[in-house]
Amino acid sequence: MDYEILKLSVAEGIATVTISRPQALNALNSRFFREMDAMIADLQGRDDVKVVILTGEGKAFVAGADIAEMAGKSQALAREFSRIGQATFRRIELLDKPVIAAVNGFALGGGCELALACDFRIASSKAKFGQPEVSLGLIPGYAATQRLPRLVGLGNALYLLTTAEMIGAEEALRIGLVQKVVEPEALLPAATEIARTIAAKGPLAVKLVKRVAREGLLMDFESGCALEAQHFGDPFEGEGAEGMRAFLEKRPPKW
Ligand code: CO8
Repeated sequence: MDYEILKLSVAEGIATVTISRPQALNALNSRFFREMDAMIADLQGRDDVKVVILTGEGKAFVAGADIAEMAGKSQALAREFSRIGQATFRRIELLDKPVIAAVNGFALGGGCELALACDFRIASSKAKFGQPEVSLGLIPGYAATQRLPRLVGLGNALYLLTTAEMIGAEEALRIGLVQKVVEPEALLPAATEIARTIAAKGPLAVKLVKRVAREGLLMDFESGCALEAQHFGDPFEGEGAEGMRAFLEKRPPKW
């Protein structure tokens, strides 16, 4: 696919995907979802990509779904658009590689939901988070009602969802919405450093911890533990054997 909105650069096993429609604060339109689906499929198939960083160009990460495109839709079409967007964001969770959101600025509405679908979030001190849908007389449509309570607890989630308050990076850190806050110019270097750390670990192990943690969260505790025990065995005759041997021989592992 010819990408118009997404820019991709790959180096040292790390793919950086930049959402680039700064004139509309990277608002998510239909083309974005087509490109994102294609990008996820591309990244899934690339052996040279171990970790993905998702960021935005300009002063926004993403300022929400494209309100100009949403306005005037029928109820049926709105439901359809919600389902399409939810499916795309779910594909981020199902991608076999960790996806880090490097939140450079506004992450509002669908933009906050996009960050929520990533595996964790690093924020610029200038980032702003919020779910302003109720200000528009709407509710979220890309699963913030589901992911936000799971991530920050019901009270914090309902506070954000009902007040539409925009919070800064430090408050987002306090409630666990982001994992780290850095100065704006340090955002991509910090995200890249974290990605590099992950890329140096056992590749099958990284893939498995993401899958087991994510799938386990959707199961009861016993089923999640059973899934963990099942996958615990997977690396033992391959990279896990090498990792443990390397530790005992006091040398770096060769994956
Ligand atoms: N959609 C479309 N265009 C947008 C959006 C958006 N979400 N956000 C900003 N823009 C456009 C502006 O219209 C403006 O365009 P123009 O220059 O042509 O007038 C340009 O981007 C720059 O924006 P501003 O001039 O407003 O920039 P400011 O720095 O003054 O303000 C804000 C920045 C505070 C971020 C402001 O732009 C804003 O409030 N934006 C809207 C935020 C919002 O409400 N987002 C939530 C949208 S609803 C949503 O995401 C629901 C998701 C689920 C959908 C499910 C099915 C479809």
